[in-house]
Amino acid sequence: MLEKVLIANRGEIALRVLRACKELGIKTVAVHSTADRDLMHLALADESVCIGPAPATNSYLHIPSIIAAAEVTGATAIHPGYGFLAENADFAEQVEKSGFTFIGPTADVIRLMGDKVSAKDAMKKAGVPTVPGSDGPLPEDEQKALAIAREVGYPVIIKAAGGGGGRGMRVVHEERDLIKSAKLTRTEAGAAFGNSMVYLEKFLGNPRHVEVQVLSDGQGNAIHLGDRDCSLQRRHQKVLEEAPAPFIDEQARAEVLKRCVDACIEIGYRGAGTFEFLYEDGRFYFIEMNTRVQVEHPVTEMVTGIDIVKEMLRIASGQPLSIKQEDVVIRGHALECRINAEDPKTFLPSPGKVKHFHAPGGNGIRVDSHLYSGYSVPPNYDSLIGKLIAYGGSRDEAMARMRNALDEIVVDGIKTNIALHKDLTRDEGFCKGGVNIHYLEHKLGIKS
Ligand code: MV4
Repeated sequence: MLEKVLIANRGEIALRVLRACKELGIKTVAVHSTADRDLMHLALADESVCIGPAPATNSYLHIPSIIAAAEVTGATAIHPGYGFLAENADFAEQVEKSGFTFIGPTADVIRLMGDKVSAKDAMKKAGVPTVPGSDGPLPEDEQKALAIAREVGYPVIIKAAGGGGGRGMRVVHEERDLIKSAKLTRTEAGAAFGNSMVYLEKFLGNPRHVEVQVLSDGQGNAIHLGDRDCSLQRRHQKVLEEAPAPFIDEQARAEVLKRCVDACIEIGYRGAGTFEFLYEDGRFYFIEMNTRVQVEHPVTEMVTGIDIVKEMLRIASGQPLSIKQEDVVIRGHALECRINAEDPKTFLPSPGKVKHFHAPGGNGIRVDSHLYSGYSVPPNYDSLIGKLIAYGGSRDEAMARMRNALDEIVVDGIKTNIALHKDLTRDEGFCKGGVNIHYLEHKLGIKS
């Protein structure tokens, strides 16, 4: 097993990784910025190191500081969590070149998936269903681009190869707008990502966001842990997720899950990964792959009984996958509410001191949070302060337990989105299940 893991992250995920390490008897090193001296996991880690000032660029994103912290503490491996450097191929490469184990895929695979054109190409070749489109970069040649769009059929969407997660995209409804939209997207992509390459896809009007969780050991063994529905989002920020995705065609589901597993073996994937799909009219269309642990991984853990973070640590230590696909059984249903420190009207971050925190409880309730009474949420980072996860034998039971948990939880002193979750878990459309990616924004009265 790994000997000593440096946790290159903060907040709830740093605590989540720390707990997994402790369960496995792995020593831990916590790193933190000057704004994060009071993080809960620092007190629980074997050692902690300050890696820089509050701005993430000078701390959690500063590669030399993190590698130096690993060197001085004698860490043998680095877990990146999510966000920050988790999908930075150069970081993974430098970690490995410095003699540490990067807990995740190889730098080559991170790079392959970071470029959305090469990711889609690799997945298509591996047999994963993709959105019809330009099959590679959109040609600069205007006539060629127009011909591709006409063949695909309007509306189309132009996306930046260096984008992802909703950044650098533009929908085109008619042929007369294609060229100027392509140019604009290229210019913006060049400025934002240093890569002006774009590609084109058929624009799907009312899809759901359904993703597939995989574990793969990089030694020829891969399994899936079923799917999640993450359609409830606002401005590309997920708000509430669930597993399994409700009302999915069982034949299409079985097929796509198998294709994801085969693709992991084909590309030599190592670690935990997520295949993101759009799901519309009973069909799956691959859009992106995430090469990290995801915020919403707990809903999958609840319905499978598998600890994804512990599996990441085992895989990184070189052990072959011990779980066989036949042993993975999806049982019951789980929901996750992301609790953010934000203004309920403006959605702007609302940091400050938590006067009182009371965690909910009861059957099937899990709280993944670094919050405690007296903790001050710093203004420098993401506003996620915790995740409320409810498991039940059925979706209705999970929903009822979540409503109770939301009634019980107390976060005093700062503004949060708890009221939004109380509303959502009583929303008729959401309670029925299977709503699309536009549902929440429509409900909130946001024009798109
Ligand atoms: C799309 C799409 C419709 N058609 N691609 C946004 C995030 C990025 N991962 C991909 N995204 C989309 N790609 C085609 N061909 C609509 C979206 C999209 C979306 C996707 C998932 C979750 C929320 C979304 C919100 C708006 C648009």
